[in-house]
Formats: sequence, C-alpha cells, structure tokens
Amino acid sequence: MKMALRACLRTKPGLTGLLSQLSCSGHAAARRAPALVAQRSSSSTSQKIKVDFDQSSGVAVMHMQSPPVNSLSLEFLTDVCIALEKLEMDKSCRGLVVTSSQPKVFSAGLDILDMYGKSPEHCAEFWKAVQEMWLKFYGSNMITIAAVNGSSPAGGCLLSMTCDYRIMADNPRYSIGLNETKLGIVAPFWFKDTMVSTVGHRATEMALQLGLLYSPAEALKIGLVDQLVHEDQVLTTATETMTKWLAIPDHARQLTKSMMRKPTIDKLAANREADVNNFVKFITKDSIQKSLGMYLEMLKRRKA
Ligand code: CO8
Repeated sequence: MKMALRACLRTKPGLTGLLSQLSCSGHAAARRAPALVAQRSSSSTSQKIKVDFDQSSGVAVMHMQSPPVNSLSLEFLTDVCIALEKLEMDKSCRGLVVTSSQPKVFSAGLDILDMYGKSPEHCAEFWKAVQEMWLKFYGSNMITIAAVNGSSPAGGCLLSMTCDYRIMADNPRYSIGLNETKLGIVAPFWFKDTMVSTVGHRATEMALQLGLLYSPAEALKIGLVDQLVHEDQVLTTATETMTKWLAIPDHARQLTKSMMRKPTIDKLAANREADVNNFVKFITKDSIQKSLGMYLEMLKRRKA
C-alpha cells in the first residue's frame, strides 16, 4: 500500500506545476479565504506524525513524534510525504507549521541506521524518500514555517531550510546546521544549494567544510533561522507569523516562491536517478560505512 502511495506521490505537482495550475485557478486566493470556510478542525495521526488542521484558519500543524529524536527513517519520511501530499491537495489548507513533539530535538536528521549496514537496494529506496521529502517541502504551494523547538542537525536542518520561515527556541543547548563532514560524509548538491539560498555562498562554504553546528544566536546572525523566541513561545509565534503570510494573495506569493526555487528543484528533478546512484555508491563504500559506525559508537559513548 505504501509502495503504491510512494509511486503516486512522485507524480504530484508542487510549485513546479504552479504556472499551469494558476491558469485555471485565478480565484484560488478567494476560494481559499479562511472566512469562507466553516469553522472545523480535523486531526490525522500516523505512528510518527500527527497533523492538526484548522479549517477556519487554513493552517495545519504537523507534529513530528518519532521517539527518541525524530530521525528521518524511511518509514518516517514516507509518512511525512503522504501527510504533506494530502494537505497540498486540500485547497482549503494554505499554511503548514512543522514542529516536534519530542523534548529538546526538532529532528536528528537522516536516520543513520537506514544508511549503515544496509543493502544497496535499501539505500536506494531510502535516498529516493529523502529526495521526495525535499522536493515536496521545497516545492510546496503552502506557506511553510518551521517551529524549531530543539536541536536540528543535518537532515533536520535541511528540513527546516525547505520552509519559508524558521523560528527557533532561544536555548544555547540547541544547535542547528549541516554537520555531514563530521560524520565523514558529504552533503549532496541540493543540500548545499538549499543552504546557499538561505545564508549565501561564503557562510555555506565554511559551514559545510567544517560541518558547523550553530547555536541559536549564531544561526540567527548568519540568517540560518529568522527569529529566536523563548522555548515556550515557538509554536504560538509560528502561528502569529503565519497570519502575516496569509494576508498575501496566494497566487502572487506562490509565483514568487516558484520563481525563487524552481531552478534548484528542476536541477534535482532532472538528476534524481544519477543522484540516487551516487549516494548508493558513496554510502556503501567500506570507508564510509566505517565512519558511520564510529559515529554511531560515539553517540552511544556520549550517552553513557
Ligand atoms: N539516526 C539514528 N539514530 C540516532 C540519530 C540519527 N540521526 N541521532 C541520534 N540517534 C540515536 C542515538 O544513537 C541514541 O540511540 P540509543 O538510545 O540506542 O543509544 C538515541 O537516538 C538518542 O540520542 P541521544 O542520546 O544522542 O539524544 P540527545 O537528546 O542527547 O541528543 C541529538 C539529540 C542532538 C539530536 C543527538 O542525538 C545527535 O547529535 N544526533 C546525531 C545527529 C546527526 O549527526 N545526524 C546526522 C544524520 S546524517 C544526515 O542527516 C544527512 C546525511 C546526508 C547524506 C549524504 C551522503 C552522500
């Protein structure tokens, strides 16, 4: 069932299909006006995520709830993509806030166990799901806000960077960044491009080579996050911020977003298979597997 859904997900248009959608949806903004929608809310839950959708505001909140650290496993990525697709198809949903139900962690990034000691076939399927998540979030027609209420390394940072706006908890214990080189692995071009679009070339070059994880204050300084608030205020601030974004007519905002992001999206969309092959070849190398094994050991030792 999930396999079929996965195949179906790959055919859905995001921002890349926007121009054609707009030609037949000139009244999209009016159709989506919250005032026209009955006051209703709905909630859907998979094991790993919970989505609360308030139809009166047109805003959904996706709570990541995959203990202990919301690592992005194949199963988790599949659930996220399915939920996102459902919201994208629902014309009454205009905005999405992504946050974590886990204490102290937004997301620990890709699940290392999906890349360690696994067959090439598994690695390929896993990487396709990572690509899919990025394409869906980065290309979303919805307003997306990351409510980063904990640490967000690597793929967690990537997920937040796909959003239109990032609010992070102002707690110096938390960190965010693309730390791949610290694991002995290399962030692919679309991770890099997303970061360049967010913080610029120089900051990305330093961040990626050194595998830097930034404190919230440092992340704000380089523009990796847009706003810091007290830990208790992350979600409410995200909702308030959403109101400002909702005031902009959808078609104008969506076209602008598409104009900014389409070249990066097209680059991956045109190279998905080659990118999967590169990943599988790289990640299954003995030397890379050894690095991942040592990193996992380090995580365990640190805990002990
Ligand atoms: N994947 C799998 N398991 C993980 C991960 C992860 N990413 N992160 C943590 N865990 C596990 C830990 O090993 C631990 O397991 P156990 O309970 O069995 O010992 C459990 O989760 C809890 O972890 P912690 O005790 O460390 O939890 P804390 O709350 O103290 O810390 C952190 C949370 C800060 C998130 C910390 O766990 C951490 O730093 N994790 C590692 C984060 C990381 O480096 N992620 C990188 C993943 S790679 C990626 O996302 C991009 C890859 C791009 C690939 C490109 C190749 C070409």
